[in-house]
Amino acid sequence: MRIVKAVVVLGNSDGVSGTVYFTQEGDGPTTVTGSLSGLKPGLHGFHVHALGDTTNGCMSTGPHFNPAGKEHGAPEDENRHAGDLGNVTVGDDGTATFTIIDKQIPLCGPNSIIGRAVVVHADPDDLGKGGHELSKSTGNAGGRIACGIIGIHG
Ligand SMILES: [Cu+2]
Ligand SMILES: [Zn+2]
Repeated sequence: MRIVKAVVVLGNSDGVSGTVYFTQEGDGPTTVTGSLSGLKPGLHGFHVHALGDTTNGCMSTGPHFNPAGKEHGAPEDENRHAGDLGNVTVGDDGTATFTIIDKQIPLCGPNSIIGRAVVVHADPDDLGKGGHELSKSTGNAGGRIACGIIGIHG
């Protein structure tokens, strides 16, 4: 079975850093494993954004990757952006390690996420259910505090 791997290195000038790996076997789900540090404890929105463009920092990575034209939601929702990976949980030491398995972020084919961006947000993603005017588009997850472009990993 063909295995495709990708990696993204995240960073910003405030000491946030991290590495996230992606692995997909054949047409199976993609496994995401990551570690982040330098973050405020609590939940932080974690998404794949549409563009691998950081010419204006994380702001130029576009909206959540959404090839199916759906609304923002939770990873387990039917109505969600492909890029909606929910939240990562940061502990009191400012670090997070996590594993996410998801079927909507392939590493090959027309909806491949390679060349797009991973963004970590300042605030929790309300998963579309917060009742805020931004809930159905961004989960009201606040600023984009760290990002990186998803590249091919050997
Ligand atoms: Cu985002
Ligand atoms: Zn979304």
